[in-house]
Amino acid sequence: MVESQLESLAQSARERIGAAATAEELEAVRVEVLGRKGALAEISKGLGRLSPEDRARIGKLLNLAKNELEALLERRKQEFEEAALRAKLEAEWVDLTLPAPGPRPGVLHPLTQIQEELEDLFTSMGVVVLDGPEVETEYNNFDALNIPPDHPARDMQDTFWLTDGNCLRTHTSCVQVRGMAKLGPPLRMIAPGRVFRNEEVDPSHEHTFYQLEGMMVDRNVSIAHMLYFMKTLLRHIFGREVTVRLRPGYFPFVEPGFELDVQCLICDGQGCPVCKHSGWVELLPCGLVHPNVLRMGGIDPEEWSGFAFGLGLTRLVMMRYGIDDIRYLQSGDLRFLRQF
Ligand code: FA5
Repeated sequence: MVESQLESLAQSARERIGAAATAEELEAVRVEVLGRKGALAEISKGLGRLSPEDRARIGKLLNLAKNELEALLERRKQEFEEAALRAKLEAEWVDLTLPAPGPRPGVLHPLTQIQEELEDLFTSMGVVVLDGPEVETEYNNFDALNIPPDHPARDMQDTFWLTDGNCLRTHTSCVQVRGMAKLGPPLRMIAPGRVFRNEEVDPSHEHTFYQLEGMMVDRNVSIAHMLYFMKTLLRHIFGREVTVRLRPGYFPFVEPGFELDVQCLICDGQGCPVCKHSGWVELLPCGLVHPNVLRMGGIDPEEWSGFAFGLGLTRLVMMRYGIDDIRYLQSGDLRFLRQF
């Protein structure tokens, strides 16, 4: 009687263990059958009421059943654990043989790249690269360039004045003054650098931008020399002939003075916000150095003559790369900068 009860209990437990679909179902079977208050424990409690021979026999059968079911449960449990591990590995699979994304090296700012290119080009032509301070004296920024205090040309460039009477240089032309004092005639120099103007910012105007000054002083320097320099510069930067126009321009430190404009490369001369819908961008004002400037620089204008130009370096970068808003250049936006 007890034997058949035990056998049918064991049989049903075997079937349930085999059919369990999850580790939880398996655990439920274990508690019900093998747990402290489970079915086998119930039968074992009744052993005391049996004769010694039956007790020994049934006790043995109980142990056999318990061992068998425990082994079955353990095997199924392992199967569930292995399946769970396989599923996890499948989900979190990583191909260690794939090449890792390489390190992302930084790049030089496009302004720096073009500045360095131009420095290389001009030094190969025997030109000296000069540097000057961004805080400049009023004398170097204006007076020595033939712009005395009451001269209306002072209003051409809105100036950031400092409380000590100095200013943030409004152009790189002040390095002409330093160059004449340092090098004396004959001289060939360029001076790239940052300049500042108290201006409204728009797609083609920044308050802080870059220029590259050029100056050559020698005997019999003419406009032909100047044009050669500037054409060489533009051909080098654009790698092709670009359409330019030369028109008269007024700057107190040159006579005659010119504006060299390039046809807008953003819109191919059709008109856009960068060229203010004119089709042309002011890029390279220039002229023959005014005798007063040479004289104030300690150079005799009867013996020496020269040309000078003030390239808008930031605008040149815009034209070369087709950048349609000057403000990107100093935005610090890495998405923009990574393109160069
Ligand atoms: C000057 O600054 C003169 N010193 C240039 C010069 C040098 C003339 C030597 C003759 C001989 P201008 O203010 O036009 O000139 O500026 C020169 C160039 O700087 C412009 O053609 C333009 O390309 C650029 N530029 C001027 N203002 C801005 C601005 N706010 N933002 C960006 N670029 C500017």
